[in-house]
Amino acid sequence: MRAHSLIRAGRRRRSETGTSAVEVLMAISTFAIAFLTLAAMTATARSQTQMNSERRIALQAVQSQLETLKNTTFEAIFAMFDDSTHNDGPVAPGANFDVVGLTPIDSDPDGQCGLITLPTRLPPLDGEGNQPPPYLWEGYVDTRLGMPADLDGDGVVDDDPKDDGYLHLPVRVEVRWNGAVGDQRLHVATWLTPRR
Ligand SMILES: [Ca+2]
Ligand SMILES: [Ca+2]
Ligand SMILES: [Ca+2]
Repeated sequence: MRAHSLIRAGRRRRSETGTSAVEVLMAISTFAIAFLTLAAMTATARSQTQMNSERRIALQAVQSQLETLKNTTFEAIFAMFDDSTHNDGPVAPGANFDVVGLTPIDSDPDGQCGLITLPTRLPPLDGEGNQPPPYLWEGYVDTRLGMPADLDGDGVVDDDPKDDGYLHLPVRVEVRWNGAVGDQRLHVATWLTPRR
């Protein structure tokens, strides 16, 4: 009878030990899951904070560039900020601009995050096979930029160059960068008009 009780007591101890081991394992698992969840939340919060910071930098860069354009002599904006050098004067910043604090996307050909786009056309080769320079074009198709449109105020949209005769200048200023959550783009499209 005593031997039987001892065997039962031994089984109970093993059972208690087994239960404790399961509880410890469950506690470790729960702790691990809680830790991983917390780590994921922290990483997400960090990404969100960094993303917000990047967007703030991009927006400030776009606004600053728009201010620069607005403060430029209206008639000179096209030649100074298009992506061609054929019409450049002594000061010609061009279409690309740097944005301090942001990393360019891998495929960016010039390594500068900022880009100004004006409605230009690259005409066909001339009779001698030479490439004439691009020009300001009313027929440029970009509905978000409000194009095609009459830019010189003669009431028609045609294919003639308007580099020297525009009354309005549609422009897109954008920033593309490689950020915390991949490639990002922020852009503003607007029409510039002469200051009164
Ligand atoms: Ca130019
Ligand atoms: Ca660029
Ligand atoms: Ca016109």
